[in-house]
Amino acid sequence: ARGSAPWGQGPQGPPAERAEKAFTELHGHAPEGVWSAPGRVNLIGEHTDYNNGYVLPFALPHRTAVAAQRREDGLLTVASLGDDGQFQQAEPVRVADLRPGSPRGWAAYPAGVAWVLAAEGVPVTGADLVISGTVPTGAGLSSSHALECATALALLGLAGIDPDQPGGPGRPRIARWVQRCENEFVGAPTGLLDQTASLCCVRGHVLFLDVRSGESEQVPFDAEAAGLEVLVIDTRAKHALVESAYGDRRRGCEQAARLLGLPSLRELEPAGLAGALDRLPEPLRPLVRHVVTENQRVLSTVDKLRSGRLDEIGGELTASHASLRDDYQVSCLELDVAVEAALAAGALGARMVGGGFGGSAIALVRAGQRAEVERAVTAAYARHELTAPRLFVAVPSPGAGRD
Ligand code: GAF
Repeated sequence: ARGSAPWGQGPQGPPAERAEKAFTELHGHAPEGVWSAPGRVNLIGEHTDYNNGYVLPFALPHRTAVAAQRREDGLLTVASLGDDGQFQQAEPVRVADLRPGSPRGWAAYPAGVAWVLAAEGVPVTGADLVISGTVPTGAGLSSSHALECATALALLGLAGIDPDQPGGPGRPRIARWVQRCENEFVGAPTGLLDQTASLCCVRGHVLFLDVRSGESEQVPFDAEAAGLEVLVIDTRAKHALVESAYGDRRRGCEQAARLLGLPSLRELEPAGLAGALDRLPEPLRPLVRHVVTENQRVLSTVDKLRSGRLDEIGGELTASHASLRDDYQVSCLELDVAVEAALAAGALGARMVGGGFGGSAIALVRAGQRAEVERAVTAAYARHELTAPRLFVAVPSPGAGRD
């Protein structure tokens, strides 16, 4: 693996150690504790979460750590340690004064979490937070959710609340709080995929989540034992469309469900798809077709994984990409070039992950073929005169917790 550091270690070691050291340097004493949370890739089930559908993510080895100390004066101070060893410090804010929309930028994530926890009745008496992470930013790998989830566990921990103890809030509920932070404070209309992955994934498994029921299952995913690897291709592209197009797609799906008289597109069974499409205006049809077929691809992938047929899921991944490109129309040149080059070089399957219009793709490859796939993707980027992609192998890693 090259490019971003594997196994969640930055150039100066694991993020939890860096955050603790940086906290001590900045505040002159050790923090009360350090909490960290991972980024994610989604094996399959894209743009299904806000349609009450199925998703199948796993946690990356890359993590964001938050070293934290409780304050009693109601103030929240946040500093972030960059790769260059420099601190970025946000303007201190009073938790009681936090309002959606302010602060903006990176500080909105920890501030928004403090805001939502306080609103949900968690005693947030103030805190000093120091952040250090290895989740690549702007790569569609959920670095913002890693920061939000680590902050949520840190602030809960400072309030003496263990999410996993009987009577504790539980991780699915914390995921809802983080979603509220994103939707209401940060102003991004995202679903439940990313924060649930960061909070609930466990090592060696993909998380099969049914967003409608909230039920989940940890499905074993041992690519290595099957002689396979999941190669992550960070396209390093981020197109201006990302935010507006996400909201447009989401509204389109909600409108289609309304026109069909359904609570959500989840209630549309595959057998009723053709008839439903006939009743919808032309522009909404491909959106609906993607969501219904994508849910089926998740179910089929889970079936194969449950019976140990990991080498048979490639077709589902590639079909997912085609559907996201042609029906949902959220792909872009960089993602398509990565997927096509990987497949041409022998990948068993490949697809874009996350919201689209940049970010990352994944390719399922035989371990022995990885070097060839990497070479082919890099060469295809050079041919298209695109910025060279960053490549790394991802294994399902532990979810958020106290370090
Ligand atoms: C982004 C969102 F944050 C998720 O909620 C999800 O909708 C995803 O795009 C698409 O599957 O990552």
